[in-house]
Amino acid sequence: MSIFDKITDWMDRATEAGVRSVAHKSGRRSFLARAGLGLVGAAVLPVLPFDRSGSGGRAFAAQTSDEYACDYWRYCALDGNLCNSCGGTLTQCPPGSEVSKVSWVGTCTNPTDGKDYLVSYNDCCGRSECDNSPFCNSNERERPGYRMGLHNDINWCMANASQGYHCTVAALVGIAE
Ligand code: ABN
Repeated sequence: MSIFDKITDWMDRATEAGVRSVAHKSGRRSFLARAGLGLVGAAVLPVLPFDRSGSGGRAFAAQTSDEYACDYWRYCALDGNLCNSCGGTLTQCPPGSEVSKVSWVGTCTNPTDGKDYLVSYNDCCGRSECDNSPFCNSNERERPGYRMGLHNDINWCMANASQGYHCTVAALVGIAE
């Protein structure tokens, strides 16, 4: 075998090894294996437990004197603008907006009597978002989005004729037993 043959033989083997390596890494089976891994990961990720409190593990520190502040006790699961800072009251929508047909019901502890109250958070709809209020985002007893019905980060104007979100009211609907 001449030196020229040896070199071309070596080049052949090196090229074949390279092509096989690329085919192995980017072949159909390799692609399917990676896609399968991705699908399994995507399916498992949403069921992993994670903190939705938004408070870094701290409980909602409720106060009872200032209903214009996000930490007012009734707002323990309120996700939105306070209507009483937007021309309405704690329980009434501002003029020109209408109350949502559906709502999120939270359970908040009143520090004064220590009792748990059911609070209906209705959005007020049909006007552009109120920018005169702090945006409050408390999540007591809320659960992630895949637990439908236990998640509060939703525009409750969805069932109204006019779905523009303006602000949120917090009406007491009962005592939790
Ligand atoms: N419930 C208030 C709201 C409105 C739009 C989007 C998220 C939350």
